[in-house]
Amino acid sequence: MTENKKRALITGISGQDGSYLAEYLLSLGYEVHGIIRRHSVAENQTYRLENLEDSIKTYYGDLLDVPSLTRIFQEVQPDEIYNLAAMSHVRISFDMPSFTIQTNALGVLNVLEVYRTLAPNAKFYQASSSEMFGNSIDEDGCQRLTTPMKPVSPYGCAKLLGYSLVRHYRHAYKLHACNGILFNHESPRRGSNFVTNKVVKTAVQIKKGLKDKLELGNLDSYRDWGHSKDYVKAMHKIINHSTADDWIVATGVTHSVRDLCKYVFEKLGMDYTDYVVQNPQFVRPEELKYLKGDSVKSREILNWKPEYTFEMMLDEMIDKWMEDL
Ligand code: NAP
Ligand code: F7E
Repeated sequence: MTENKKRALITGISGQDGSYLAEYLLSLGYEVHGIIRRHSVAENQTYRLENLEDSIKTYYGDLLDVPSLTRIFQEVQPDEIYNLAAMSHVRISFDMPSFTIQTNALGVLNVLEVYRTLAPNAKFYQASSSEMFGNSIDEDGCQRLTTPMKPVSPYGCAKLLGYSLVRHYRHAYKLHACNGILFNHESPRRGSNFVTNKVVKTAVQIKKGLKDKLELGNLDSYRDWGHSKDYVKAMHKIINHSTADDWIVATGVTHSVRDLCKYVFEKLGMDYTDYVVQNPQFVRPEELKYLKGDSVKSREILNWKPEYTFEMMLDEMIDKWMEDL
């Protein structure tokens, strides 16, 4: 690692976004450092980072372990901090509410405190989420920065506290701390228990005769789905904008889970109604029904726009599973 390069520290580097962000920052000439957790299966820590092993430096740590954060910040002395680590599954947040609140809210506080005391000249990005809006929708059918935030899951509640803390630290301590409110984004690296990857993987398994049905929860919720590769570019633009601020990142196009199933099964030459069944196990105690983001501020000021369409993203995921299975 050289001394002149900008140093980025990514929490959650082993996740979907962390791995794409690491690749993107390396392509821009950054020195990339990341925090990983200890797993009993060592491969779980780095399977999305396989091609990057020699280009990045990783450290064992956890958002809930302040001594580890302190040690890592002292060693890395980051210029840019991307806080992507989180318990990111909304459905599972109902099963593990306490862990979710600790990691996604208290964990943000821990990172902010270490940032404030050890690297106050660095820039900070927080992975905030459209889940914070809950079921609030403006009259034109969109969510934007002024839309009331009324989360409907432990995940959303925790993210809202994290978001508020970042705004508070920005104002109180004059830190360059930003929030990206990102709407759903997917990729072939998405965890296979999120709905896009679950639908694509199972449809390919059905196509190949390995499964005979797909069990889902609510088919009538709508999401604004983009591609993770496009969204990590927005993170970099957000943190490097001249003033620290809050930003929406979204495609502005919404589809239902049913639309998703229809597209994927048709692409594989099948009719989803022959295979999809509802299982109450996957229905949430409270559902966020409709998301469509207004990202006009990011498009006009940051000059960001997505390159992938919904269909291009799903095609890439289908190709991946057709090859892997
Ligand atoms: P992801 O694939 O689930 O990655 C989350 C990462 O956080 C993993 O590397 C995970 O490590 C790590 N992590 C979890 N708990 C931790 C802890 N206590 N300490 C340290 N690391 C921890 O999620 P993603 O899709 O990349 O999302 C990245 C961030 O954006 C998350 O904060 C998510 O909530 C937020 N977000 C995502 C979306 C989306 O649609 N993808 C939209 C809005 C916001 P392990 O692998 O060891 O668990
Ligand atoms: O669900 C419905 C489910 O789990 C999408 C995270 O990245 O985006 C993500 O959260 C929709 C919901 O994502 C199944 O009820 C139906 O309406 O893929 P998902 P999510 O909950 O929107 C936000 C922005 C984040 O910040 C989060 O980190 O699909 N759905 N049947 C199902 N969902 C799942 N997972 N599994 C089903 O069987």
